[in-house]
Amino acid sequence: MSNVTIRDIRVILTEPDDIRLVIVKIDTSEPELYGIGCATFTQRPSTVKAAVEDYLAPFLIGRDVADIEDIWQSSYVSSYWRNGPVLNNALSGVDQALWDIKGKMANMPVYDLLGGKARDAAGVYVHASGSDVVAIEDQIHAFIEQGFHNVRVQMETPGLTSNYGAGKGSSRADENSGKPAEYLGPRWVTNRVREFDPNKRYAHPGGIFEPKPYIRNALNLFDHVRNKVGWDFEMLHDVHERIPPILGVKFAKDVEQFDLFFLEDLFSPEDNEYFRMVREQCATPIAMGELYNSPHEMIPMVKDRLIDFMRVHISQIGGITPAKKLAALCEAFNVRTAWHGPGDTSPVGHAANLAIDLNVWNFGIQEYAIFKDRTKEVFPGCPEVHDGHMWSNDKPGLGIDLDEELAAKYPFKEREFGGAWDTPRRADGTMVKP
Ligand code: GCO
Ligand code: MG
Repeated sequence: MSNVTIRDIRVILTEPDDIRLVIVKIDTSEPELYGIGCATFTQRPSTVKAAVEDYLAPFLIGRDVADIEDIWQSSYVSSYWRNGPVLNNALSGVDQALWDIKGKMANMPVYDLLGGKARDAAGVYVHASGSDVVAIEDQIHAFIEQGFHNVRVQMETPGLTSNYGAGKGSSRADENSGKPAEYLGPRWVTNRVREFDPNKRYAHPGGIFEPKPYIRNALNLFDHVRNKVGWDFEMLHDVHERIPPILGVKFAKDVEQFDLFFLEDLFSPEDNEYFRMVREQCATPIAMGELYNSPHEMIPMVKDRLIDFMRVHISQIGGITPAKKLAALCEAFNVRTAWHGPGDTSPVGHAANLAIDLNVWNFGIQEYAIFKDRTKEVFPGCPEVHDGHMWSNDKPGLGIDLDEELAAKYPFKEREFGGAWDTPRRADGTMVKP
């Protein structure tokens, strides 16, 4: 018991980097003492705000801030139905803010509350992408010069209009290289690409994605990068659950020769069982989990050693309290952590990732989306990245703040289709998973 109680719980919405972020702020009975937490579910932000303000705030105001475990457990079941992304993000905002407060009260950084540092800093990976192999090769060289050692590579597929993580558009690829795109699939797909106008026939533009050309193009990219940049850096790749499972099994075998640090989201969570086939056939390191929300999805993957890297998005599972337990479960099976850290993990979420990265023994790697300066201004204390690592500022709590006045200068913009994720499609019009 601390005799410090929750006075108010508020949600702050801001998008300094053109990505909608959701932050929860808890004020306490001590006028100067507050905490902040990440509750960012960028595709459905207003639903999280409602979940916090309409349901968690009335449930929690007046509670002792010291009782994080009890607050988490009782909030988790206070909706009876649980484990969805909206309620988990709401819970994460509260949970991280309470860890921040506990750290400030103890005058310790959160990694110290968790048991202290197991390493000096967290190794990060950054993103290289583009429309041709040479542009990607150049980016990798530049990253290596800046001290990075781990780079995720994603490339547009010539002739197609959609690929995860590499922008859109064969048309752009054509313009850039000045050459006709070399499309590696059947002619009828090429014709479809030319005719494709997503706004005419479908709402929610996404472009055309075909698995086999994507796979051939990705293998070609890895081969080029290993030949030109060499083997003295770690290469990563994200499939983003787009290809049919049996092609995924083959892809995992085909990339084994390129010695990836990991291959990510080879299947959808709905297809978790296919990972067994991959395990039986090759030793490509597998990363999975950014789409997991529920322990039911995670536990079998860990206990059966079907993955090597747990990629959970900490706010999607409810914050630091469940994440530290998941990390401990993973440690027992020697599965490493690789917490999701794209641009739609807010800087507060990155600070929470970092606290666990520094503490757990079984840390694998940390994804880092390079923040623009104006985001760092909105979030003073945003973790610093240099020498290929993310470093804590060692301040009490999460070590990060939110400048509310500045945040208010970047309100959410109007978005088409409510800001829905684009819908990629096969050439015949069939929807493809994101
Ligand atoms: C990754 C990702 C993300 C997601 C995004 C969804 O970085 O590994 O897959 O970029 O697509 O977070 O909102
Ligand atoms: Mg991913």
